[in-house]
Amino acid sequence: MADGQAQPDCLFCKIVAGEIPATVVRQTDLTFTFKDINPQAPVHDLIVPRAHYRNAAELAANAPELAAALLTEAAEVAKAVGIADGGYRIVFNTDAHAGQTVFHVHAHVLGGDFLSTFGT
Ligand code: DGP
Repeated sequence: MADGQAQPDCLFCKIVAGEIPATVVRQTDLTFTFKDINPQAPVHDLIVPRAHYRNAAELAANAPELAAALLTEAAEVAKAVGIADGGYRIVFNTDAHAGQTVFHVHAHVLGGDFLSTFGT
């Protein structure tokens, strides 16, 4: 059972703790949002829970209220950065086949233009 404890070797735990710099977009009691270092769209932000869960599946299984907070925050971020009206994409890459590279659950929020289709 995952308990959300910060992990000493986790990059995103270090960003949340302020130990590694990031361009901060928004913060709440439960979440932390910052610019992706390698943007794939005109707007590309990452929303993480402050608590550490490996991926979306682990988060949903162990802290469903926090999973809901992440989605709620995605809508707030989209409004705050000006992409809510045009539309945007929320992506949770989950483990190897999806290309997850940082194993602290994060929602990619992408927008600011028409986005290419994906999935193949
Ligand atoms: P994923 O493939 O879903 O695990 O996406 C991880 C994302 O994290 C990827 O789009 C690049 C981003 N990223 C990796 N290292 C850093 C970093 O040090 N700072 C920031 N801001 N983003 C990072």
